[in-house]
Amino acid sequence: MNKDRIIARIGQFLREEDDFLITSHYAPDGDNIGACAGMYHTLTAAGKKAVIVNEDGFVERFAFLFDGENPFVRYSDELKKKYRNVIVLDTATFERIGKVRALIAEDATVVNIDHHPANTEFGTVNYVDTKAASASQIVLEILKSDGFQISKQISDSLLSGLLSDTGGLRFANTDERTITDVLELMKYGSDLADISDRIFMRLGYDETVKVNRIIAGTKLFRNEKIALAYNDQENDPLIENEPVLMTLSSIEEAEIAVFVRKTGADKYKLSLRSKGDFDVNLFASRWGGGGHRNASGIKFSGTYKELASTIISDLKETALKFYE
Ligand SMILES: [Mn+2]
Repeated sequence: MNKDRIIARIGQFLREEDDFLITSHYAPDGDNIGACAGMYHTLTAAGKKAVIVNEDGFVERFAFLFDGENPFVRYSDELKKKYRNVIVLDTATFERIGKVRALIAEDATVVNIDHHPANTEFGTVNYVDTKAASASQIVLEILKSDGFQISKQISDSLLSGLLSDTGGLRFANTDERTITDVLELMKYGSDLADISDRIFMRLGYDETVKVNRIIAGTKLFRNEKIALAYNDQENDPLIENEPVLMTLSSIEEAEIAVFVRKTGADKYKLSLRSKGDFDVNLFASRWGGGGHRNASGIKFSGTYKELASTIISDLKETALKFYE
């Protein structure tokens, strides 16, 4: 199917069906939440029933995207209903929606809308545009092309997603299309400065102190151009990883930022960010992870010593070769 036909097919699905499950990858980020919220507001404005379910909890800073009750549901085994109309946003593989898979009926229509280069086209209908900086912009394209009304609530949601995935229009994926889309979203009433402020400038005092303590423990591997920070999420959880990653990424001497979190007994999660051409998606895929060229993640089971002697050691060797 060509692009126009896929978009038309998605429009037909949104208009003709009802009772939708909207979901995205676990460990939700701003693009994930923004794209889900934009889709949710579109469907409910059209009088449809819809829920957003994620394996993990909501990120509170995005609560302003919903007035009153937050429709975002964290997955639990108590949820028994199976959905036949499913929209998966901003997610490279079916596995990355995690436990939410249990809520999808066998004969469901799954619409997969994404921008990850490693997307496996797992849906019944797939619209994957790897050139888009955010999934939220693809949702914007679909809604516009299919003639849906874009309310301020929808545009605020999509602009939040766009700003999150571009680091506030600062990452390398910021291109003409992102700027054009920002202008377009402002025409629907979104306030760029206000949304940037809500997303990037509002970290509570306790969290700020914690972020700075973690940053103070950063190790810099000068020759490898890697900055590495660590947190024990089990005993001293951070609400979000992004503020740490932002600061790590701003270290001039580092081209690669790595944030390692201990998330359980012998369980670790790594988030990687890079500047320029070092492809952290390619690196993460060697270790069962994935993402984008400049932002990716890996999960690891084992001791810290094992993590250091495998993934971290591989990263150092790879970076040393890359930058020599
Ligand atoms: Mn995204």
